[in-house]
Amino acid sequence: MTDIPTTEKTFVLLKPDAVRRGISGEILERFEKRGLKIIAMKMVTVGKDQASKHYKEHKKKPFFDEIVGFITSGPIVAIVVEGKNSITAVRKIVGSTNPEQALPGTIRGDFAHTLAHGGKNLIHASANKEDAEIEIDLWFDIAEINTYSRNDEGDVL
Ligand code: FUP
Repeated sequence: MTDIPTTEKTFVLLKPDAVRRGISGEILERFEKRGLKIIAMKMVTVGKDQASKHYKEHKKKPFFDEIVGFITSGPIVAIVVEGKNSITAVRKIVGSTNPEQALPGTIRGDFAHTLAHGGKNLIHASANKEDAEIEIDLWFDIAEINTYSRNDEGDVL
């Protein structure tokens, strides 16, 4: 018997390189076609304060200033994705942090090449349930999260 997967929300952020390269739609399509549901989405340009909160676990890392500088360098797209085991599913679709290690077929493995120039790996996705809750709360007001059914939702999936 396999475990019954639980429906979860996770946070995804399309970084400025994804927006500037004009591949936001192509990236979103991968989640949508997989059967995951977009329940919140907005394009925003954020300052260092918001970016530092998002990357607070990396505050002491040598690349902290670089990644904060990068995600404040242009608009990003903040998204909440909902679905069965969505946290793990989204991380698998995204691929390894370093695009050089990311497998073909993943977003980073197909569209990114290296981390060498300031953490440009296109996308962020929450690592676990605790981070997902913190990040959704950091980026969205409760009123911005939507509820609806996709046409393909139901018992037979
Ligand atoms: P991920 O969970 O895959 O988004 O990756 P991390 O939270 O570990 O890292 C956050 C960002 O820091 C990455 F997207 C890219 C950047 N980074 C570097 O630039 N160098 C590193 O060695 C590790 C991460």
